[in-house]
Amino acid sequence: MVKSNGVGFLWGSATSAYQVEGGNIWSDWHFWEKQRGLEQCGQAVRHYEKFAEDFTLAKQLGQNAHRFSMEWARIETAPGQISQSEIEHYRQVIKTLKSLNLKICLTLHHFTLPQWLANQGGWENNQAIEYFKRYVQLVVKEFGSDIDLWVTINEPLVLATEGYLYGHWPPQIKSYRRMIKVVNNLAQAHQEAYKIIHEALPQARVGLAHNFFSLEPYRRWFILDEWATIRADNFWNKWLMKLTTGSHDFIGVNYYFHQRVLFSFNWSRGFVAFADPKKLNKEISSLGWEVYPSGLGEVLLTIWQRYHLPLYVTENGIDAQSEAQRASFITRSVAAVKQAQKQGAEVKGYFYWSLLDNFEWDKGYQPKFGLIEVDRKTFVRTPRESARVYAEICSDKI
Ligand code: IFM
Repeated sequence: MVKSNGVGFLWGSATSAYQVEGGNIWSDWHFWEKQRGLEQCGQAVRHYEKFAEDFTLAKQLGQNAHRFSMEWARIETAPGQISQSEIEHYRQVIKTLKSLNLKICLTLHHFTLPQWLANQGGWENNQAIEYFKRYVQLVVKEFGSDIDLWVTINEPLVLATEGYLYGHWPPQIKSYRRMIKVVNNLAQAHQEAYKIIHEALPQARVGLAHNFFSLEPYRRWFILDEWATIRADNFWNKWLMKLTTGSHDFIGVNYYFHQRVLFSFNWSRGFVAFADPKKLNKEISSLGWEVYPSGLGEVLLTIWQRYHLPLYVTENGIDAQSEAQRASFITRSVAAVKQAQKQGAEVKGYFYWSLLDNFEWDKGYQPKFGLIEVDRKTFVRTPRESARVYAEICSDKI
């Protein structure tokens, strides 16, 4: 396994604030769930109180790094109004990670917005970029030197399409034009954050986490499926990277989807459709997503060949049907990473999604992505069998 900068390969797992902390009453998701009468995030998994226990478990499970996000909505509860107690909270979080000798990968923005900003149009409003810059400056000032890897924004394209094209997530808009505006603003926000972090910390390693797809034509003999695959690649894999050219010290790769692409028209997807893996009798997760670990290696190699930048797998995980499936998924995914390394890709870390079972957005608490199971009534944590399998991989000094 290739070693990175004397730090070694990062083996970790990831979480995001809203999905695990609990008690977040300031974010757009909180308001939206209430308004819509949906399953509420509520206490999440009480990571806000239990973070030390959770990080200790991660350490005991052989991990040497952790990816988490700060909740902007908690820190800035009204425009310009900073909560010192929340700053102190995150100081404790960071101190605890450091005391356990876990490298820190910090995400600045993972889907949720302060409600006051959502009220002003969220990422559709150019002013959001200015607000984001101010928040980033604050985080850099408070915690800058403690962070090993910076992820500015998590999955900008997922945020934009779910919220502004498919209308599944807040603010539930269905408009191609408005989605494009949001993507452009998110890309600019990333670039501004990149500059701010580097001005203060020239040695910082800054990137974003992008949801890359592994793609193949559904019917290899059909030229229009080939064409649709190229279009899907342009949209899902290349577009955001192009908009943010020059502001990546590394690329954060979130990998979940292998899609078999077919030519067919749909207003929100254009001429691109994805075949249903269930109907094709492929291995699937509980969510019905195709399980295709070798796609991770293919994606890593392609990105490496396109950009020649260091790569971190910032997310890769499964809502598994069984522990055997999760363990096998992890083993096969790591093998794919190693294969990509052998072929020349500079991959420097792998973060399983997720450390804990958590709130899976519009799908609520049903999906179970965690290495650690969390009892929904008692909040007791129990590492799963797959966590032990991953621990063996993490401690393997290759
Ligand atoms: O839970 C999400 C996470 O917030 C972003 N990436 C994908 C995960 C699984 O859907």
